[in-house]
Order: sequence, then C-alpha cells, then structure tokens
Amino acid sequence: MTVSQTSTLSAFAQDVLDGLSQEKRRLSSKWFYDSRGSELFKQIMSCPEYYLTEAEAEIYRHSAASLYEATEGQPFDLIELGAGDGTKTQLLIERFLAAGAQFTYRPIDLSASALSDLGKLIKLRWPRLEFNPIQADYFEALDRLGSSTGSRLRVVLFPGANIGNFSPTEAIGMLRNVRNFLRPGDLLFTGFDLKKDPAVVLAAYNDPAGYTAAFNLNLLSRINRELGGDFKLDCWRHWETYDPVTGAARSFLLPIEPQTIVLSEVQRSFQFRAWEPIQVEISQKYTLREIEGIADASGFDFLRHYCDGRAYFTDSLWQV
Ligand code: AVJ
Repeated sequence: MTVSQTSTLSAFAQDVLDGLSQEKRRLSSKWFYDSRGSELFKQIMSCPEYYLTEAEAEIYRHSAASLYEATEGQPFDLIELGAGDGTKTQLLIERFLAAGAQFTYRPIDLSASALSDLGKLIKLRWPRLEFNPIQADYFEALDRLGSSTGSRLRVVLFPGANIGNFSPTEAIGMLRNVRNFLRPGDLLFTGFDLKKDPAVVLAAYNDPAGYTAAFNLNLLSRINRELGGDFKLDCWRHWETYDPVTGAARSFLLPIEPQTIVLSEVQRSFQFRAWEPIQVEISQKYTLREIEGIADASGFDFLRHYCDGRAYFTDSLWQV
C-alpha cells in the first residue's frame, strides 16, 4: 500500500487496523452502531436480562421534578450526549413541560437519521417545543455550543451508561473535557451502571436469545462489508467476563480454530491462533463512592445520586 492510500483510510479502517495489530487485539465498541447494530441494540434493550434501560427509565420518571428544581426555574438548553431513540428523555421532557419549564431540546448525535427520526417524534408530540439537534461528535458539538452567544443555563444529559464504554481513567478525561465546555451553574446528569451481583451483570451481557452475541458479531460483519474482510462468523464465539473488583465487564470475540483474516479493501491480513481473543467492549460498573470521586477528579461539584429501587443504576447530578 502506498503512503497516500494510507492517509486516506477512513477512521473506521484506521481504527480496525490499529486495534487488530496490537498484541492484545481490540476493536472499539463505538463502531457497533451501524443500522443492523442499532437494531440489535434495541433488541438487547428489550431483553429482561438487560436491566439497565428500565432502571434508568424508572430514575428519569422519579427524578424529573428534582432535576427541574436544580435549574431554579431558569430557562435552559437540554443537551443530550447521544440521542439514541430518545424514549427515556421523553419521560423527562413531558415532566419538565408539565412543570412549566422553559427549555430547548438539543440532542447531539453522529447519526443524521437517528436525529431526524427523533425530530419527527418530538414534533408530533410537542409541536411547540424548540428542537435544535446537532449532528456531530460530542466534542465538536459542545465546541459549537460553546461558541454560540447564548448564555442560557445548560442541563447536559449523558444517559444510558454510555460512560461505561470508557475505562475509569478515560472517563475522567472525557468528563473533564465536557466540564471545559460548560459554565458555572451548568448541570450534568450522567447514567452509571453500579457494581452488583456478578451473576446479574453477566446475564445482562449473555442473553439466552443471543442478541448480545449477534450485536458483537455484527462488528465482524461490518468489517467484512466495509473493509472487504472475510471473517467467517460461525467460527467466532462471544465471551463475557466480569471482574467484581475493578467493575469491568468485558466482551470478547474468539475464533474456535486458527484463522487468517484478509481485509481486501485495505490490503492487510491478520493471523489468529485458536481462541485468541479480540476485546470488543468494556462496560464499566462503579460504586456510588467511586462516582463521587470521578465527579471531583473531573472538576464538578457532586450534588446527588438518583438510584432505581434495586440500586442497580444511578443517574448522578453534578454542577460546575
Ligand atoms: C450502550 C454502552 C450502555 O455497555 O451496556 C449492551 C452497550 N453492549 N449490550 C452497555 C451494550 C452489549 C451498552 N451501552
């Protein structure tokens, strides 16, 4: 491959090549969400074992009034990092509107189609709510927001335990970055999955219907499709681990026999021995105390936790 070809590789191609070249192979979970991956993630969210979604929905129902109180009645921009399907956020929006809150809804997402679907939904349900999406990655979007002249209070939602896809150290870096785009008084409401019975955690990432396995394997299909790969999906197995000390749940894909994988679009090949793992995701779990430490380390004042009834999950409210 020539140097000029190298420099025009897509971010996806570059990331896959880097990850598969490492001694401990890894692929980033941020590439899971193509259209098939997003479908599979919806299936996961509807599995009874995947407790996270319902736990956070319960929290959103119960915390809305208190979250609104924290704005002290000032008009605000409701900024959401990662629009998703917006179901949970609608629980907040309807309660905010009922309480007479004045706010605009500004979801941030990389996916234009996710934002436009969400926009249709919002316009149908609340035609007068100002819907002002930003199609960009988190930091570019926050940057754009930062340079806009408006001085309204910001309430930033970071739902879904998406922060769990970062290691604790990376999470602090990410949240510090968010902090730098905010102003005194701004609020951050972040979903964290909590340390709990390891059997409950493992079951959430090992659903018997096999959606999680299919979700992870879809990353190999995506490489096949977009980078001309020849992964044989039936030769790969999903494997989940959970370390109750560190709180890291990790997803791996392992080949049942030796494999040589050719990525024809980027003219590279990779050898795998039998059962050589590729780490594809980390889903980090925390204690409430650890989360308070992260608030401090990333420059926020911790205000309070909102937990679900089983104490499986928290949305933690912080202020600049
Ligand atoms: C969307 C990152 C919160 O880690 O629990 C679900 C993604 N992966 N099942 C998680 C996921 C496998 C999920 N997050």
